[in-house]
Amino acid sequence: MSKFYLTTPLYYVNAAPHIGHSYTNIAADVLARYKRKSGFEVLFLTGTDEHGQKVERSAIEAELSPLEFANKTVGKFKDLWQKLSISNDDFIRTTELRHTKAVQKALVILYKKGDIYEAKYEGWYCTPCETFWPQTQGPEQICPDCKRKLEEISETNFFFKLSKYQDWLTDYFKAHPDFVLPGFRYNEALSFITQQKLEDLCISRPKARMGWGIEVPFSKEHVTYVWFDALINYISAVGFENDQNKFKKFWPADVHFIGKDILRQHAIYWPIMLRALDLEPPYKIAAHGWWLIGKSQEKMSKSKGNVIDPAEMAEKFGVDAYRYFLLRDVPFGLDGTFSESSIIKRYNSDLANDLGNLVYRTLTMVEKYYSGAVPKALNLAPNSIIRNKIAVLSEEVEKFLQRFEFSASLEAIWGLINLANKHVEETKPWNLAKENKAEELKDFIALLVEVIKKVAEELSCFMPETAGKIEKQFAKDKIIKGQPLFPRIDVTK
Ligand code: ME8
Repeated sequence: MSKFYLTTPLYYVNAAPHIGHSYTNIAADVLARYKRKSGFEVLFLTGTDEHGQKVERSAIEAELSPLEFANKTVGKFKDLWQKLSISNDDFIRTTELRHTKAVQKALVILYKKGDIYEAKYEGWYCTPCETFWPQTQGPEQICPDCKRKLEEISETNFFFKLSKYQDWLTDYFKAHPDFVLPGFRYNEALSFITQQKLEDLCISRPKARMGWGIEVPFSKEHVTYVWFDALINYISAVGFENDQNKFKKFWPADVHFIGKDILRQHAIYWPIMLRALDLEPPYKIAAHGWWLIGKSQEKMSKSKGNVIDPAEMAEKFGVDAYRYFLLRDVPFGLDGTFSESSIIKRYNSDLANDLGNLVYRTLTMVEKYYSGAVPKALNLAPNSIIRNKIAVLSEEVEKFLQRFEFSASLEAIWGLINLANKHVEETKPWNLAKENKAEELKDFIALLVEVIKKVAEELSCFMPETAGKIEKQFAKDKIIKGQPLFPRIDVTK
C-alpha cells in the first residue's frame, strides 16, 4: 500500500485558534480523507509550536510557567480539531521528548559537519516574528514582515550555513516546477533565492535573553531558535530519532500545507536543512492565502479585537457548512474576506437551494410516488448529459485535488447537482405522474437517486457528516426521509 504523509503548520500556543488555523486544517483534512478513500496509508499530522519568546511572554502575562500555559492552549486546539471533524492521525507538541531529541540529533549532525558555526550577531531583531533583520534589511528599524518596531541586540549565537546551499536550492526549484503550489507562490520563493544572497540563519538564542526552548546540545548557554526547532517536527513525528523503519516509510512528506506567511521558512530554510542532513525535501508545499476581516480587509489579531472563533461559526452554521464555505468561497492560494453574511449567502444558495433541495425533493417524490421504495432504472432514454457528468466527476475531482484546487473540485460537484435540479424543472415529474407515464417517471427518479449517491460519495471528504446522512437516507431499498439537510437561514430574523 502506498503511503501519503501530509502535515499542517504547528500553531503557536500563545493564543487560541482562529478561523485561519481552522482553514489550513480543514483543507489538509479533505486531502487526507481523499487519499484514505483512494487506498493510501495516510499519515496526517498537526500539532503545536510551544517554544520561543512569544509563548514565554504570554505565559509570564498569565502568571504561569510556559509549559503550564502551553498545556492550557493545546487543549483548545485538540478540542477544535475534533469539533471540525479533522481526522489527523497524530498530534505533535514541540515540547514532547520524541521531538526535542530529534532536534538535538539534527543540531549535532550539522554542528559536526561544520554547517553550524558560532559567531557574534549585532543588529536588529523582531521579537514577535523572532527574526533577525541585519541592518541592510531593516529600513527605519521596522520589521519588513509584521511592520512592528525592531529591537537592537548584540550577542554570540550559532548560525546555520544557508548560503552554502543556495545554488543547490535554486537548481532544485528549477528541476521541480510543482514544488510549491500555486505557481505564483513558487515564483515568489524562487525569486527570493535568485535575487539576493541568502544570509546564514541564526539558530540559537542565549538563555540569558530567552530561556524557553530546546537546549543546544553543544552549548549550555543557548536554546534553539523556535523556527529551527519547529520545522524539525515534520521528521521527528515520523521517527527521525526513534524509529528508522517508520522514517524510511513516511519520509519525504507528500505535502506540507501552510499559509503564505510562512513560505520562506518552508520553501527555503526547510529544504536546505534537510539537504544538509542528507535527507530528501518534501515533495510539495501547498501555500494558501489569508482570511481577512471586514471592509478594510484587516488581518486578524488579538489587539484589533477582530479574531473570529471557528468553534462559534461551526456552532452557528454547522460544521459541514463552515467547512464548505471556507473551501468553496476562495480559490486556494488567494486571500479572502470572511464575514457571516458571505457564509449565509453560500449556505442559502449552494447548500439549501441546490444540494438540500435536490435531496429533499427526491426523497419527497420517492415517498409520494413509490411509498418510499427506490425505483430501479429502466434506461428508456438515458440522459446522456447527466450520465456523462456522473461518469467523469471522480476524475475531475481528482484532477483538481492533485493541485489543491478545492474550490474547483466543489464547483465540479455542484455542476452535477445543478444539472440534476435543472432536469427536474425541465422534466416536471408531477406532469409525468399526472399523465400516467409510469416508466418515464421511474427512470427519472432512479437517475436522480443515482446523482445523489454520486454527489454524496464525492462530498464525503469535504462534508463527511452530510455525506453520511445522505448515504443513510438512500442506503436501503426503502428511503429514510428526515428533516431538510440545510434549512434556509432567514436573514430578517
Ligand atoms: O507561524 N488566514 O504559527 P501560527 C489563513 N508556529 N490562514 C491563517 C491565518 C489567516 N488569517 N492566520 C493564520 C506559526 N493562519 C508557526 C508555524 S510550522 C513548523 C511553525 C494559518 O500560529 C496559516 O496556516 O502563527 C499560517 O501559516 C499559520 O496559521 C500560522 O500559524
